[in-house]
Amino acid sequence: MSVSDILIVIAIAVPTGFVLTAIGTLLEFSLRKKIPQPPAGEQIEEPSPAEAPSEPIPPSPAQVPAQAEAQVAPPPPRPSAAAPPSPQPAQPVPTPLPSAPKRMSWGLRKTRESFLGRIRAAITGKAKLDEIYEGLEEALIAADVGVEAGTKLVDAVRASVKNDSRPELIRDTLKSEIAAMLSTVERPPADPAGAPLVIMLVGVNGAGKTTTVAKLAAWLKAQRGSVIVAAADTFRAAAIEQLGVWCDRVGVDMIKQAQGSDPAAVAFDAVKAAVARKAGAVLIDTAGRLQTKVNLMEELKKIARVIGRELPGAPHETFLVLDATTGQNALSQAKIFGDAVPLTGVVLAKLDSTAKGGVVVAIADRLKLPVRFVGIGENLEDLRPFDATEFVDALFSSDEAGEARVASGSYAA
Ligand SMILES: Nc1nc2c(ncn2[C@@H]2O[C@H](COP(=O)(O)OP(=O)(O)OP(=O)(O)O)[C@@H](O)[C@H]2O)c(=O)[nH]1
Ligand SMILES: [Mg+2]
Repeated sequence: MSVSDILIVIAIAVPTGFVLTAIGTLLEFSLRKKIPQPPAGEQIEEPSPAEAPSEPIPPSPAQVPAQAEAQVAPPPPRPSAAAPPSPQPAQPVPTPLPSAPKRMSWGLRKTRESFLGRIRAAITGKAKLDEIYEGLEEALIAADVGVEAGTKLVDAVRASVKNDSRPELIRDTLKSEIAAMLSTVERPPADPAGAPLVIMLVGVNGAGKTTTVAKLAAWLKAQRGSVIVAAADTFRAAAIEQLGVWCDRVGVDMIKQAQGSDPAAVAFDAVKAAVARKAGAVLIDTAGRLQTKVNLMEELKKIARVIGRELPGAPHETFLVLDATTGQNALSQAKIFGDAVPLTGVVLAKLDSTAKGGVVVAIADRLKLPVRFVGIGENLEDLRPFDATEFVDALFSSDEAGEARVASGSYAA
């Protein structure tokens, strides 16, 4: 290649290079405009795992006041084999706790609304005494007080007020007659000196036994120190896990064995451990059973027998847990369970869910069994030791507006 050829090639290549470079720059510039750029000074970062959207994180115990935690303890999981309960407590909602009598009043609101409405209707605006007492009896029966107890109460009120038809007098007399009926069966709770208090809970399926065990564990922990819970429902799938979740939440120890094992052996282990560790109380959760199943009733007898051998006198209490919504059927349950094991009291669960809370009166009258506790919700603190006066006050409490009217004479009889 001659020098002139080289010069020709250079003359062509240099301008072509310039032109291509210029085209490349223009292309790059136009493309850049299409890609959103971060504003000056701002950096784009990958979201860190902590910032990435995720399940809401429950507040740490330090963030949640202890009371708020107890207050909103979520309803117990009723786990199925497919979906075991999450041990994660639900988000607490920090609403203030009503005082104890107010909680009872709140728990009784359905019964009270229906009961007081009927009582008011019965005792006001009637010309004849017979009509008043008929209406009163109907109101009592509608509240599930039962025919027998209802008749007794009405007779007692009549005998007391005679021919006086003043509504406020009739109502106040009824109130004190109900309180008297309830308090005749009250008795002091068992308190074994120097030994753990052993309480067995029995009842039909779904009555509220396990929830009551949890609530009682929290209550007894405050009263007697350490509590040991026996997972003696070895029958229902996931019953042990359900109880375990509750025990973790309350902060009490649970004694368990594998599902299907002998419930008496579990109860025995729990009592033995409680004696060795000088625990304050033992609570025995048992499997729900139909009162018609003889072998299951035999199983209850065996539990009582076996723990009685380990700790004479145990179980010191056997509570029949009744679902308040079952009404008068509660009485037949009490009869059959009572034939299997000596019952010392009743826990009336789900009183908040029924307008038939008058069954408390029927239990006292017919079974001569004291109601020891009432369940008024699904949370840990929704258990009230039963007190006849508090109960009757709560039952009649929303009548304050009515009382004012009675006082002003607008309840013309
Ligand atoms: N509203 C309300 N619900 C309650 C109360 N006590 C228990 N429950 C609910 O009743 C249902 C049954 O409660 P459990 O404690 O599992 O009943 P259980 O007797 O142990 O049932 P089994 O072990 O199957 O026999 C659950 O959904 C509880 O949340 C109460 O006082 N009020
Ligand atoms: Mg249970």
